[in-house]
Amino acid sequence: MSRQPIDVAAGFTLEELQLAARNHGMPLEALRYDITPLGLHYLLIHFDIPPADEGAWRLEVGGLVRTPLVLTMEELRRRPAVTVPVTLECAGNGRARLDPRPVSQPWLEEAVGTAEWTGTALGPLLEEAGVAEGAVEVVFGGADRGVQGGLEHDYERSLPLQEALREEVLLAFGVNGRPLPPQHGYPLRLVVPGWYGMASVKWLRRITVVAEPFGGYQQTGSYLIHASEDDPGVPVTRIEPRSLLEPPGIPEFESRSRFLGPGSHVLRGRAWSGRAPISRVEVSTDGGRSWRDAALGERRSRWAWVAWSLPWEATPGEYELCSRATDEAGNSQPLERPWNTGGYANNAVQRVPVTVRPTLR
Ligand SMILES: Nc1nc2c(c(=O)[nH]1)N[C@H]1C(S)=C(S)[C@@H](COP(=O)(O)O)O[C@H]1N2
Ligand SMILES: [Mo]
Repeated sequence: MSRQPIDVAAGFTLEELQLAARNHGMPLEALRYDITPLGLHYLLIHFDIPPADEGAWRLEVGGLVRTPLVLTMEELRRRPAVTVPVTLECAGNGRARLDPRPVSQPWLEEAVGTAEWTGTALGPLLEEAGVAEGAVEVVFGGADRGVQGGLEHDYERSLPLQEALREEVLLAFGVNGRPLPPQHGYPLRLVVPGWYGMASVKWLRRITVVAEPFGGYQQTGSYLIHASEDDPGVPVTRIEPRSLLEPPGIPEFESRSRFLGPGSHVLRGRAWSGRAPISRVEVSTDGGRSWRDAALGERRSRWAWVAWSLPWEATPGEYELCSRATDEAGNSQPLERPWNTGGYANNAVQRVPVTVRPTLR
């Protein structure tokens, strides 16, 4: 289904530019915030933002349930609500670093953000509807429709029943203390902590419990990690460990490489993994030849990134800063990730060129 990948040396296409201008990343200096301010959080929308009116919105819960439900937003808001900080990351983050480059949204490493999502837990709602015998998955349908891979479809994704029933899976109607803005799924979205962003269906209007694995385009025609279209591949699920550096010093306009004065600095950043809590972050100033352990900050939530820091005595010269996260399950960031057709889950360590200049003001 994917287009022919492009030689990195051949440059970016207008289609990629068009996607990149619609779907923005988080400016990396926003790594300084525990909670990403709205508008700085990354954004990914396959089709168009659909029109939505909270008063007329209905969430239908059906399929293999004993009591199908139709809920208004008011009814959803009357249910017990929780607020949880969750780090979301697009599965395509890192795609533009692959060579050849799969043609899609060309993320470098900025497709991430951490927001405080407010909503009601999905599990109790499914229990009220009464999941019937033989159910294997839950399909979540958005109100947005388009064509991808030559197929016309609503944006729909499924979760295995056990994942859908996890207590942290939310039907969210608020973010950072406000109603959802249109671009993040107003008036209702799913939030699946720990999974790459594609699972967190926006503009949610249908929940369908099914007896067979869901075969929709966004489930089986996309989001598979495979080296060729003939290889069945592995579905993209949980977020692989990644860490990023809060860019030190000042940037150069076009290249965004960094300039820094000599002396004592503290290198800082964030790390996260959907597979297990982060246990270690190492930092290199020499492009990954030698590593030192960074200190980890306080953990706000299992589902949010953790801050890290490391003091650095900088002397004039050229450096390549890198950071590498490891989680409690032993997953770690590679220096290079094997290629896959969709350009998913490329969590290779970030490389930040820095010039330490004696004269920097
Ligand atoms: N309905 C719908 N939900 C969607 C999408 C979409 O295009 N339509 N994009 C998905 C993808 S690929 C990602 S990475 C996240 C992005 O969420 P955000 O834009 O709120 O950061 O939403 C997911 N949910
Ligand atoms: Mo995504």
